[in-house]
Amino acid sequence: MFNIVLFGAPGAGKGTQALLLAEKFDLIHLSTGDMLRNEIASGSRLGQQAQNIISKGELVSDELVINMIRERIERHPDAKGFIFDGFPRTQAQARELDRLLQEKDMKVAAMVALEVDPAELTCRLMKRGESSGRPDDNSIEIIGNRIEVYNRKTTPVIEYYRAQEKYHPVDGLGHIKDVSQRLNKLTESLLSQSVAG
Ligand code: B4P
Repeated sequence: MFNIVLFGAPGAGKGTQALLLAEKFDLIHLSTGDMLRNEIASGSRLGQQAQNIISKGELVSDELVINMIRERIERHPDAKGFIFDGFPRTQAQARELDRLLQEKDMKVAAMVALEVDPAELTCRLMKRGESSGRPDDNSIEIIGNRIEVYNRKTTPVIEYYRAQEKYHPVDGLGHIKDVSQRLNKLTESLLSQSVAG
């Protein structure tokens, strides 16, 4: 079992790269952002609760995303491993993920963090906003708030994994293909260490 956390600011390329990694390494891709958008699209009660929060660029509650993740992990008992995309986003979520995995005799092998400067993040999200129809992508104020929330609530997650010696920063700038090659190289090395260990 090989589990990685793909970390990064909004627009860092997590969703883009997680799909490529999941396919290459045969891992199950779990994106809390996608799960929440599906809930919103289905009109569920949970989706209605999340919609207002997401459209302001805030984080939904830890409890809500942890329950979604637990349920998705349990759906795939035979998985070779998981890529957690956009989760954990707070230290409380990181602690809960460790606890949840421990219960199932699993663990996070590594946290891979895509590093992209704020100007590029804003530029990518504004560009996506032209076509995505995502309410959290279509205003500079909301994007600014998402980056501010990331700096305040999510960056402490780096310290959590650094303390466990699992933090691996990767340059997220450049073409999608180039970033993907960097990630593949790192993941291959992490995978061989995890098999050896
Ligand atoms: P997410 O879906 O995780 O949204 P995101 O941060 O925008 O990242 P995403 O993965 O979509 O974008 P990517 O960087 O790939 O979350 C949305 C919202 O849901 C959050 O704001 C929050 O409210 C809520 N939420 C989700 N998880 C939560 C949690 N755990 N706890 C609480 N709340 C939670 O791509 C961005 C754009 O850049 C794309 O258009 C892409 O094509 C482009 N791009 C990617 N790589 C590029 C590259 N190398 N060069 C140029 N462009 C690139």
